[in-house]
Amino acid sequence: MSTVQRGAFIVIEGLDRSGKSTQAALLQSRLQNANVSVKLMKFPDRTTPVGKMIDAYLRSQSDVDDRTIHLLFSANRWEAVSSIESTLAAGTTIICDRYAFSGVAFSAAKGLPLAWCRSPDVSLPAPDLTLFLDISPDIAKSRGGYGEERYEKEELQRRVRNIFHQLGDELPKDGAGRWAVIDAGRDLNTVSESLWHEVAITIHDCTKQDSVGKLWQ
Ligand code: FDM
Ligand code: MG
Repeated sequence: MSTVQRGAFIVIEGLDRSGKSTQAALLQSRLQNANVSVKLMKFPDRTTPVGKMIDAYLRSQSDVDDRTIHLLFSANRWEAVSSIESTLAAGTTIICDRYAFSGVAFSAAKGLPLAWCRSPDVSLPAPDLTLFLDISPDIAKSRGGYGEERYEKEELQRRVRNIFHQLGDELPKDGAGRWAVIDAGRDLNTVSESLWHEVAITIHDCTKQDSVGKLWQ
């Protein structure tokens, strides 16, 4: 019988234009070069029927009630859970561009109660590591493309950043399920090195754990 070591569930969070997608792709190729089996995921996943509704909303092609869109973002994660679980169990590490922390931070920043925002995501697979790419909203704003989508407004991004920090402060700084703050205002290679350092620790630690935890419970 072969025993497969499970993959690590690694989430990258941050404001719009903090470099999440770029860094996720860099991390993927570094892991591949190190012969680690890796899969890139992203939320919202705009390809599913639910994701298409979210996409239309974000591009202001439809208006959706705040609570309803919040639940759709959460549903868009729940519909991926079986795939997340089977991927990890097969020994593949997941790098996930945004997750439930974005879900809570953006909706709470719009004024919905934080506890209400959190509840639909309770007991999703818990990340082994969340990398928070921290950037000031003024630097984010000065990067290309800002302002194209619904939430890309400086005042909202400031509130989102505060809530991200609040959610991160609840999580451990070391060990399973930890939250690591990365200064994403630095140059691309320096940020990439910091991420690599954190990821190496988690992949090493994960080999000691059988299954992924459950978020916020
Ligand atoms: N967003 C993302 C939410 O409001 N809730 C969520 O649950 C998630 C995953 O969607 F402004 C917001 C964050 C961002 C927008 O994200 C689209 P991308 O990463 O730019 O596609
Ligand atoms: Mg965006």
